[in-house]
Amino acid sequence: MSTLTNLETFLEKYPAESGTRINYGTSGFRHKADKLSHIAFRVGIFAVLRARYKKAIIGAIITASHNPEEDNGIKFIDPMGEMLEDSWESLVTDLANVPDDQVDKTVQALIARFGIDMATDGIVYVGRDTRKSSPTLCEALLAGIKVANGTSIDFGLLTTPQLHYIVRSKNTNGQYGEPTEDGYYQKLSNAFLRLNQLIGNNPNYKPHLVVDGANGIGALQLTKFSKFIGDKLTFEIVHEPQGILNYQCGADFVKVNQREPKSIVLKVDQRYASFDGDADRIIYYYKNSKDDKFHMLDGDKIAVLVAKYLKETLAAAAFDDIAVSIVQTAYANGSSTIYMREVLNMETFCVPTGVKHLHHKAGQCQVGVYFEANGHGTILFSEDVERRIKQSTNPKAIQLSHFIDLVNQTVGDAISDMLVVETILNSLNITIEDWDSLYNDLPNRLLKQEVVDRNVITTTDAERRCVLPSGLQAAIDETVGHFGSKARSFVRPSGTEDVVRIFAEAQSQTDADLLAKKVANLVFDFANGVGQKHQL
Ligand code: 16G
Ligand code: MG
Repeated sequence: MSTLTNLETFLEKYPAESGTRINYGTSGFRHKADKLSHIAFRVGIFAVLRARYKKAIIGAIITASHNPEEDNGIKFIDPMGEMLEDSWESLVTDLANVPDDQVDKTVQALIARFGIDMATDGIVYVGRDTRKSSPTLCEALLAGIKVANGTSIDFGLLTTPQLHYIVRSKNTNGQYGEPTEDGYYQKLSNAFLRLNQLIGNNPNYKPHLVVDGANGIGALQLTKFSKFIGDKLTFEIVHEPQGILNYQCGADFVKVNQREPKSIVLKVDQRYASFDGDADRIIYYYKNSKDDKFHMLDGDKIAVLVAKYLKETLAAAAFDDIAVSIVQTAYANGSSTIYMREVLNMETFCVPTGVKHLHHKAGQCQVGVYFEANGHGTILFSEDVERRIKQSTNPKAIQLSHFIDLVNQTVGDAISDMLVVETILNSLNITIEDWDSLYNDLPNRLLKQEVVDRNVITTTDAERRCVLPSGLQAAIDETVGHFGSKARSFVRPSGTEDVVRIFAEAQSQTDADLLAKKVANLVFDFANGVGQKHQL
């Protein structure tokens, strides 16, 4: 007998689309929203199995982050607020893609394989972004949870990191914080205000920020949060309620186009930040007073600022033995890595693209600062370090202890990262221009190349070297060799789009552009390119 209730009724309501296979990738399931209803329903069933198996609460967030408004997606949150365990990704992909008449059988096989006790609680916390399609998908997800006889708590509109925070807080019995949306604001605002009290208001720091919330959830939640901190940090939140999510705005637009959102007119002496569509990424920018131009401070610049602050503050708190390490991907600007190694004397690690890889590595460090260049990142403190800091009565250690509470250690979080940056700028008494001048970014270029099958490209060494097709890496090396000692280029199949990505970095923008085109043409030649080659 099935352990699912009314399955047939809901399979009729949410029939599988034939033909489109959708994989659970680094960002969960992601597709055009109108193709996702049956996936959301099945994800609901799966989440209950996962919760029962882990004997803990699981989260499911409906969002497609920085992708266009018409897309949507669903992602799981494991009990400690981390991403879904790798080996379960293929299991949920299977369940999501089997024909309707095999759903029951697939679920029963999972129950048997993992010895899941269907009589126990299966609690799933649910949240969603502001996309128009999100409420309908949420309904399908809740139906799946009900069919599996699980319990759902629907938190409604949330940023992705807020749901990560809530799941972890609940599963640790409130030790991490109160497991509610208000608890999140309370925890961050308390930490921010205490730090503000300790640091004071330094003359070079102006507590005002213009924030572009990508016309999405970030703007709504920041508006709520701002009431908790009053005039200690004020915001001008750029948000058009009728505006299209992520359209010509948001962190991804700013990073990819290397320009401000279309709706913002930059003024000198003003700091700006853009969130992405689910507020787990942040990018800063400003108009420089010397050249009157747009300057961007991406995830690498944030990592350097955080690393510098932590190193200095740990030393001042007599914790010289605690090492701060940096985790980056191959996309990190070469100048940032050199600064961290040579100026800050820190160990740096390079891991494959995707938050879970960075998070995992940072979790092995005493203090692990991880950021992707695209603005996703956070700071992880080992249990031992956290305990030592929290036990110390040294005034700097007390500052650090509040700083730990300001960080969302479950995942990159635009609101928390913003508070971290603002606190550090104030503490170091520096302007955004001072921060920007810590090092100069090497010019770089990102291109994509369509090929017949992107998976013919395989890589090693954290994606920095290409293994197959054979001969491609040697050809890239040869080309890079003509662009001077600082030049670098690598290629990798995208995990989210049907293209090969090409990255090039060089001494000048002209060189970076040319190198990227040449390498894209090599990919075209070695991997069966589609369309036209680049004109050089
Ligand atoms: C996903 C990843 C992000 C990565 C990006 C790369 C998560 C939550 N998100 O958005 O970390 O930078 O993919 O995309 O892991 P790509 O494979 O298409 O270049
Ligand atoms: Mg995002």
